[in-house]
This record gives sequence, C-alpha cells and structure tokens, in this order.
Amino acid sequence: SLEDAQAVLEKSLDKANLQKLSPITTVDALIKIANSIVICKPAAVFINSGSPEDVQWIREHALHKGEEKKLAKPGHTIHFDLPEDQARLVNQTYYIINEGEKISSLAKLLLRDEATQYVRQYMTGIMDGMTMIIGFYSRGPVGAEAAVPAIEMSSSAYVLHSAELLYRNCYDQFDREAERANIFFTNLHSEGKNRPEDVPNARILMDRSWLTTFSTYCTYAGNTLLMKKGNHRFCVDYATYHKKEEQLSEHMFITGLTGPGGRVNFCAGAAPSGCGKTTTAMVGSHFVGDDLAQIWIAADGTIRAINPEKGIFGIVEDVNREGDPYLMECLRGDGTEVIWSNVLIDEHGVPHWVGNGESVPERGVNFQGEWSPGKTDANGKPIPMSHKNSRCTLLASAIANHATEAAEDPAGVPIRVFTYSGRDSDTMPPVWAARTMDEGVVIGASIVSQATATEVGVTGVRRQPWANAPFIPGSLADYMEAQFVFFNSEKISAAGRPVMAGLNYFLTDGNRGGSGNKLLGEKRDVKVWLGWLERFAHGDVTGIETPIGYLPRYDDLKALFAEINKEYPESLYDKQFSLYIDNILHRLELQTEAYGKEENLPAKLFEVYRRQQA
Ligand code: SAT
Ligand code: MN
Repeated sequence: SLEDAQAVLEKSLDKANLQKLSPITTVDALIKIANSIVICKPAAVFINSGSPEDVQWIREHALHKGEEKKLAKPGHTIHFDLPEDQARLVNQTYYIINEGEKISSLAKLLLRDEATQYVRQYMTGIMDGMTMIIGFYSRGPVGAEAAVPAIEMSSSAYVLHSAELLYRNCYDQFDREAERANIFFTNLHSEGKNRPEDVPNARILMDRSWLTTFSTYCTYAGNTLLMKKGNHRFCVDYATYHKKEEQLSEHMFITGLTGPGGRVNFCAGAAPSGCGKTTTAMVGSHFVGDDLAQIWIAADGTIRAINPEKGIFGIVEDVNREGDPYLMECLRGDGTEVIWSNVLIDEHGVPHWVGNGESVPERGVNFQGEWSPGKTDANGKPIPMSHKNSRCTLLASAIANHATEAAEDPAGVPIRVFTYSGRDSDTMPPVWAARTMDEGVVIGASIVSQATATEVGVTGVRRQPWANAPFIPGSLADYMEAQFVFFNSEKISAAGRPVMAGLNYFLTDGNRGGSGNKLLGEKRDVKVWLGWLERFAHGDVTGIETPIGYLPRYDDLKALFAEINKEYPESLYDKQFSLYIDNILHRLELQTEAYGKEENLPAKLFEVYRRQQA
C-alpha cells in the first residue's frame, strides 16, 4: 500500500533525499521504489534530481567506486565491464509469464513463480553496503505522443551516469508524463559485488505485466541500463498490442538528408546491432538518433518519429576520421564528455581501438588486463587491442551535424524514407526501393544478418526481422501483422506515404568474380545510397523496375558519387547492381521455408515472396 511504501521510504532515505523525492507522487512509482529498497536493502538511497550537483555527485561516485577511471582528456572516463559480460547476455534474458499464460515468443520465458524465486534468492540484499541511485527519465522529448517516462534504479553509478547522457531527465515532469502516457517503466539493476564469478547467475528479467525489469550481476550497459533495450521491448509490445495502426517501436536510426535546393527529408532505418546504424545516422545532414525510434501517424497524415534517446552508446571499432568524421571529432577533440568502455587505455590515459586509423600503442590495459601487440589468450588466439563491442557513450548533441532542435521537438520529424538492412555478403544490392507498401514491409521481414559481437553466444547467419527480433516479446506473427496494418493505414496521407527500401553495406565480390573478402563499397558510400533514396522519394529520379523493386540508374548514382568526390566506374555499378537471380531465388526459398514453419504469419508475406519468385 501507499502507507507501507511511505514508511519504507521514510526509514530508508535521509532528510535531504526524502525532500528530493517529494515531487514524485505517482502512487505506483512510490510503491515500486519502496519494494525495490525492501528487496535490495541498500545502505543508502540517492535521489537524482538531474541538477548539476546531483549529476556531479554521480560522476564522482562512479570514480570513488572504481566503476570508472579518469582519462587524460577532461570529461573522459573508462569503464571496464566484467570479462564475460561485454555484450547482451541473450541466453540469460527472460520474459516473465504468468501461470497458464500461453504466448508464442521468440524469446526465453520464465514462469512468475520461478522469477519470484530468483529474485528472493539472488536479489535479497544485493545492494548490501551500497547506495541505490534513482533517476527519472523520459524516453523521448517530454510531451511527445510516443514518449514514455521511466525510472532507473541501480547501485551502479556508471549506469546512472550513462543514463544522464543517454536519456532526458524528467524528474520535474515525471508525474505529468506518467499520467499523459498512461504508463511508465521501472528498471532495477545491481551489479552486486561486481565479481566475474557471479556473471553466470546474472539474469535479465522482464515483467511485461508490471512493465518492470530486473537485472543482476552484470555490468555491460546493454544488460544493466534497461531503459535502453529492456524498455524498448516494452514499447514494441505496447505498439503491437495496444497501439496497432497507430505506433511502431523500431530499432532504427533517424537522420535528415539535404536534397537539391536545401530541402530536408528524414529517413529512419533498421539494422541489427553492429551493422552501421550509427555511421548511417551521422552521414545525414540532420542527425537525430542512432539506435531507436518511436513512430506514429500524426493528425496531418505524416509518419512522425522521435528518438527515445538523447545520446549515443556507439560501437567504436572501425570508427575513424574517414568513415565517421563527426564522431571522431568528439572522441579525439576537446569539450565532449565521453564514457569509454572496453577499449585499450595507454600509459598516458589515452583510449585506442581497432580500426581507428591511428598507430597502435606499445602497451596498455584493455578488457583482458595488460596488453601489448601480439598478446594471445589461453588458447593462443591473438587478443585484439579493444573488445569488438567496445563502446563510447556521449551526448548526441555533441555531434556536429546533430539537429538538436528537430530532435527535441515533441512533434517528432516526418519520415519520408524507411530503410532495412543487415549483413548480407552475397545476395542483395546496396540499395533498392519497394514498389508497394507490402513489398516494403516484406523487406523488413526479410532481413538476414551474420552474427556480431553485440550478443554473447550468438553465431551464424540468422533471420533478423526488422532488426528488431531480439526485442520482440510477443509473437512474430502479431508484430508482422502490425507492420502491414501500420504501413497500409488510411490515416497516412498520399503525401505522407513513405518510400520503403533495402540497404546492404556488406555485399562482397564473392560471387562477382572475387575472393569474397572484398566489400563492394565503402562506409562513405552510404551518403550516395541515402541520397538516391531522398531524390527517389522526392520524384527527382526514377528507378529501374525489377521483381525485387526499383534499382538506381547508373547516371544518377554517378552524379551523387561526384558530390562526395568519388569516381564511380560503371564496372563497379554492374557488380553492385546486377541481380544475382540464383542467390535471390535461393534466399526466397529459404525465407518461405523458414517462415512457413511459423504459426499464423500474415498471408501477405508469402504473397510477396511468391510474386517475386514468379
Ligand atoms: O547492447 S545494446 O542493445 O544496448 C546496444 C546494441 O546492441 O544496440
Ligand atoms: Mn541497438
């Protein structure tokens, strides 16, 4: 009850923090906070009001606990995750289900009784001797139709420090936002004693009924800061089951492209983790977001999107001056607060990472301890300078081309182009545009991708529908159906109807007369593919119609390459855009077969496949 909750809070918080909690009056929120305290038994509770003093306290607490260390550049710190916990712990992530609940899910499920048992056994007193830090955030610009507020509670100051960079603090407006959105999310994390041997007991539990996540004995932000992917999962669920035809919740970047005459058109694009979303987002002239998008149909018939985040938790491998100049400027320049994770720190306190285009230092400390070039692990395998999933956390507004005003607008930005992409080495061309909305939806459904280092224990080529598969709590059939319904909605005006397209940056010369190791393109070519889609959406260029959709014409691409000062030989165009019919037919066969095994998938999916096969 509220009375019990208040009694707990009065006992557990000192006067100053009790006072700081007073603007929060949402009853469910107070009860959830009190419950968390009862379970975790922290020595103290710190309420983060988002004031500069409070945020500074969090920074200092992270240093004091040793979760972060100062680096040479002011505002830069390094955080090392535990050795077996440097990517999402897919096999230790569960959705809690109620007794008798029958759901078809792509994910692992755990009965409520067992979850309760886990919480009792592993979370009781987990914050012994530590301070629980509590923050209140908005996933999106405050007041936006698809924004949802969230509470983040953790004994890790690194988690709250990251939260301050990645989400909008809405301490003052939490009550109002919870009322407006009708829901709020609650996230409870503790790293416990922060020992490697505890990681096997780490669990990420997601309670869809109570919109609450629990995360234990882990340190990687993708596992701990559940406001990110944990709450994204709740949003996917909410869009599918409560806001059908109204909202989508996607694993997408958002960026604006400048076309002829200075016009700006926005594009949102899905790609699995580690497949270039951040790079693509920053290629546009108006960068809004690099990972997540909350999408809805506005009253004027346009499709709008907000970035639930205000910061970047970006992969740093292969970030260099050539491919990611704006990000690189933040990482190597002055004046940007950056939390690094799992990179190499040299003896001067400077971070280094694989693929940065700079010289390799002679020694340093990385995710596996002391390191120097050539160091091998117990199996004799070379240890890379930095972990493949090492990250940098910083404010999006630090990036030179960030469209801060548009990104903070609760009305969102109108999306004219949707893209879908994966790591596909041998089948699809670099860019193609769907002929119909249904074909576009099927491009999203058909993403396949090689595994990346962002997930622990996941290998091989997998279907990655909408690049959202790891975050779909319910049935794929319902999610897919919601996509068809959304994009065919009559609420979308003729002018608001988007171009839907496929992108593939990972095409190699494998079946195009080469070794299969050479990519048929470079990072900066992304500007050309997006530029073509911008012009195509605007009707400035037309495509060549094929069974998979429209392909760009050589001359149009050549002109766009000229804008980035690159030659574009026709022989390269031929390799990139000749359709490899055998591979495409094979892919369609595999997709039809695999999806044929799933229950209740929309008939439209198979219709599109059949039409393309014919
Ligand atoms: O691990 S996270 O999901 O937080 C980041 C990512 O993989 O996109
Ligand atoms: Mn992501």
